[in-house]
Amino acid sequence: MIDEKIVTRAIIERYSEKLLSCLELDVAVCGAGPSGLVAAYYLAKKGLKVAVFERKLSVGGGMWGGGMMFNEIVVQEESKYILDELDISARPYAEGYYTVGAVEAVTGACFKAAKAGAMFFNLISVEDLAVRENMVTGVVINWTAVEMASLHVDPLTIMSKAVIDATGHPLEVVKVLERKMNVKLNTPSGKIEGEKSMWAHVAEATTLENTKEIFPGLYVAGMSANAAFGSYRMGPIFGGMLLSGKKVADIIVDKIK
Ligand code: 48F
Repeated sequence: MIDEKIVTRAIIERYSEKLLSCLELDVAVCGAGPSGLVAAYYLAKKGLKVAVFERKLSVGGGMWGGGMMFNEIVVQEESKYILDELDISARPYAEGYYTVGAVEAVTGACFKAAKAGAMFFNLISVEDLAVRENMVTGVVINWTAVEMASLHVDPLTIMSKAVIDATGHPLEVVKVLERKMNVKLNTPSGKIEGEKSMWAHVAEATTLENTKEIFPGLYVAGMSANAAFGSYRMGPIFGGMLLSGKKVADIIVDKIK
């Protein structure tokens, strides 16, 4: 006989345990798109305590829909080794180009990150940062449903040695820091440079170059990196996103381990 009380208690207890175990993190990943998922995988694999906060019900960000809802993505040779490590199948298309089923790409990356030990909190939005002196020290989170309903409910704070803005085009986390704290970012102008239009070749290279610490304790990865540093968008080619996730993980591991 199924006892509904047990089902309810199990869910509440296990979720609470999970959240309580994440009050102090090594890395808070904001956004579960391709760059956030890959970062979470490599960070967790190195034994760091990582949690991913994702606004939506589903992880995967802009990967599910491929290009214009044709649910295939394109990945170039340089990043193929990451797909191999994640056990995601890639089909050769033209020399140096592979295609990957978008659904397999999302689910594969998420499965591996979770198995490596990353904690996932979907339906939670990062709405602000904890800042001490000149340093980001954590994220301020709230239920997405609270945000959607514009309810007047205060958020909670999660402390973290490093925070990654992997929120994609909107660059939400860096934007809130700039808006509220009037700080000088590690960009040429000290401000957000803003995203440019489509130029995949340049954008893919600069995504990687722009993946870095943008303010003490705060890192940008994926499309956020280009939005912060004033580079181009690239559309449904995802190699740069994967490589950026790996790069930000390597930088953070070197810094805090
Ligand atoms: O946009 P997204 O997929 O970011 P990404 O990893 O990859 C970009 C590509 O999908 C594509 C592209 C390159 O080919 O240009 O756009 O840089 O995923 C970002 C995730 O962050 C979530 C959002 O719901 C999405 O799943 N997100 C955005 N803002 C917040 C957030 C927030 N404030 N708190 C939590 N999650």
